[in-house]
Amino acid sequence: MKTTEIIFICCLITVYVRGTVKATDCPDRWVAFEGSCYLFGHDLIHFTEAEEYCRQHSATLVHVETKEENMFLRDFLRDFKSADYWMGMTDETTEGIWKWYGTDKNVEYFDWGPSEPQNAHNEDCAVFGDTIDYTWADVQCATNRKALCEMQSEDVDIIG
Ligand SMILES: [Ca+2]
Ligand SMILES: [Ca+2]
Ligand SMILES: [Ca+2]
Repeated sequence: MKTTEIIFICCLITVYVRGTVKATDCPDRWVAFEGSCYLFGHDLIHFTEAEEYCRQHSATLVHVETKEENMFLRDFLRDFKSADYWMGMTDETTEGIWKWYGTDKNVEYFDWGPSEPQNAHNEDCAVFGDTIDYTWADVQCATNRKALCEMQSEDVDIIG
């Protein structure tokens, strides 16, 4: 074998091993997708309790930023879950203007369900809705849903 061939094979092995590390980089019980790890909580809790639950896990309620991320999560919820899951955004400051919770950053991608959001009875938080095929619904923040936490997986920049 020539030296260049050996170096090439070494590189392939290195990429393979590092790729494997990335795929298993999320903690136990977390689900990996494109640089993020997701945790699906079990308890039915208010929005602020759900944010606190995620913070205790070094995460936040999920920020759905792209169509791809949204479809991954909707598919996962359809296949494995049956409940409403909180996402980390609110329009409590200005009605109709959705911001990532605790920041001044506007949310730009949405996937509202039929006739949502309608702000019925002051709905300033949002969920993936179990009864609407996990499209999104605005709901009252002081209602009980499950937490869906997101954090960045650690080696996101190494491979990608
Ligand atoms: Ca995200
Ligand atoms: Ca609202
Ligand atoms: Ca609503």
